[in-house]
Amino acid sequence: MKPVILGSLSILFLSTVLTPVGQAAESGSTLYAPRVPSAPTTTIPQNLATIAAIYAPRAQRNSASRDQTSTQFGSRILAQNSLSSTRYNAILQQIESNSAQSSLSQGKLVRFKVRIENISTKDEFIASNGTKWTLDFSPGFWLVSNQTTPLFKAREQDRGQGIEAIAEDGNPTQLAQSFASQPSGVFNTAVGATKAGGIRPGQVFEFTVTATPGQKLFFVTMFGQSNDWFYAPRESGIALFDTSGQPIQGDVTTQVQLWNAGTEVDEEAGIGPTQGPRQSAPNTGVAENGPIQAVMLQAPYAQTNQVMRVTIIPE
Ligand SMILES: [Ca+2]
Ligand SMILES: [Ca+2]
Repeated sequence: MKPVILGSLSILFLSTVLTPVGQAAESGSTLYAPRVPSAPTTTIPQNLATIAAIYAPRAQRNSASRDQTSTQFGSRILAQNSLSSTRYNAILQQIESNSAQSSLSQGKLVRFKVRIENISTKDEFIASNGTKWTLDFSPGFWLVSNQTTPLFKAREQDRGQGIEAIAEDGNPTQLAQSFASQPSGVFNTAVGATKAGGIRPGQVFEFTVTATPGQKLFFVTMFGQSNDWFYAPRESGIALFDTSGQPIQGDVTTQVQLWNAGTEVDEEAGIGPTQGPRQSAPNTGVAENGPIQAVMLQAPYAQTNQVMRVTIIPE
């Protein structure tokens, strides 16, 4: 394949170089046609993506088919972009590399079970007025993504995609709608329970996700006795594969933090009148208009690993 392509390329390339443009324009010959101006380089990645996508499923075919495919698309690249042979070969190598990576990824689709356990105890915490309170986690939302910070970014305000509704009212519906086109879902029923709801001390949420190397897990669940606090992995998520592409497994609780959504002014945990369990209606409370940031309190209830255990198990 390559000698044919390169032969054609050589003719094209030499013709272009050796023929003055003015003369070529007068000849009318296709061989001596004026050189088409090079397409902007920004179009090349798009062509690459299209061609690589078409080419990838053919990667398993025999070499003859593969060569033919390469030749057809190689000609198209040349026609569209008037590329040099060096540039063409670089692109061809990239396409082949993409195909190989695609096959690798397809072979590494891994299913993971995610467990979120409420390991606090009933009436574990005592407020300043002596009231004992119990910490629940609300129904939650999960997302698998390659993006760096798809849900929120620390020290920036909520993006209005549903963090506020889950952080203030334990309602994951808006997040699910906002990310409906991506691998995502709601978890809202404790293991062994028959009704949807949050999880009390001793209860567990379980859900499964599938991911390929490079993808990360994100989730959100409300700290039930707050105005707008939620648990989530650090903003960049939990890597589901290590640097060599192997699925991770085990306790990942240290990667989960308690966040303040910055959407409602905080009252004392466990007793605030406009907090989830006591507010008269959803979205009741004083607007905060602040950034999302980690809750840095030293109180026992604010230490994630004292109240929650998150485990990831490849299946
Ligand atoms: Ca707040
Ligand atoms: Ca509220």
